[in-house]
Amino acid sequence: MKPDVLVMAASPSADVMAQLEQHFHCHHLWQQAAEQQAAWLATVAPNARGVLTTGAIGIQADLLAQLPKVEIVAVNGIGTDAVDLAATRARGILVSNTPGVLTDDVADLALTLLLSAARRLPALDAFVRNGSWQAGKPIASTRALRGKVCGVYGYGRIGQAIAARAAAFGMQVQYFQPRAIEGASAPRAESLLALAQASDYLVVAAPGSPATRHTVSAEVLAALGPQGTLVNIARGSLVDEAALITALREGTLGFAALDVFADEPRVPAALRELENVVLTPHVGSLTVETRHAMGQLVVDNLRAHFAGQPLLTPVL
Ligand code: 8YV
Repeated sequence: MKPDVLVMAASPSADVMAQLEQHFHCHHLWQQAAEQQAAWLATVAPNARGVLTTGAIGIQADLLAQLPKVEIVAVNGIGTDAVDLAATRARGILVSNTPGVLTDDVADLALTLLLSAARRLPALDAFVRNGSWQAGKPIASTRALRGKVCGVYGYGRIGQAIAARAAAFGMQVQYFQPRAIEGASAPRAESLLALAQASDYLVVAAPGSPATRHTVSAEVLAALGPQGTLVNIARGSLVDEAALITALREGTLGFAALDVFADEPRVPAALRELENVVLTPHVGSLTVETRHAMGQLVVDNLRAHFAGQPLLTPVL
């Protein structure tokens, strides 16, 4: 008999969806209207042995409590900050995620945002569309990237891939994370504040967790300064969003390029109204190739578990 799996969100890969149907008895929460989900869950939750969720949705203690037979939570993403790991560990529930396969695309988006900020792409796009160019209005110069300091906060796989790309643009890279990396390609700043002070661009690539919450504080933003740019492709929780809005509004921070927000998909109007921002809807890993690879890794982890084998990419 196929194991019952609760699927919280669809994969954009049709092939992954077909494999899920082939190997598991899938129950698709995302197909249920919001007002019906609770009643529907009550009928399927008692038999679910697996859960497929995303980095953004995760799974919290209240839902886990409704799943007496759950053995594995497979996260279609790298971040596990939305998974109640204390609850899964307490019950011996296994957790997997999708490291590695999304590194390049997330790093590419970080550089896309950084370049968009550096060259003020949204304003230039608007300038052409709204006829300002044709009307002969002046175009402001921007600053070159080469020689500027790119501070990378969080120097794991994604942080290091961002560093390699920034270096290819002639930037000087520094990093900060609590644990120093031996033989790292870039020097480590002694603190996040020191990194922000030294940086023209501060790119956030650290995991979301209670320890990193709001570490990009008002003080760090002030250290980055009026010519500085914040780029965030990690998690909104790392940044004090209210302080960020104030800093951008008052010009004590120059610019922000953000793919992630504190309360997605709700982005504060105060942030959306600013001109010194470029905003994307949490799409770091959203390419055809990467979402397929992520989904495949989810399927492979679930299949390995139900075949009695170790997980390919366990979260410890
Ligand atoms: C996605 C992510 O939002 O990997 C993560 O942690 O945040 C993103 O890749 C998501 O998990 C896609 O399902």
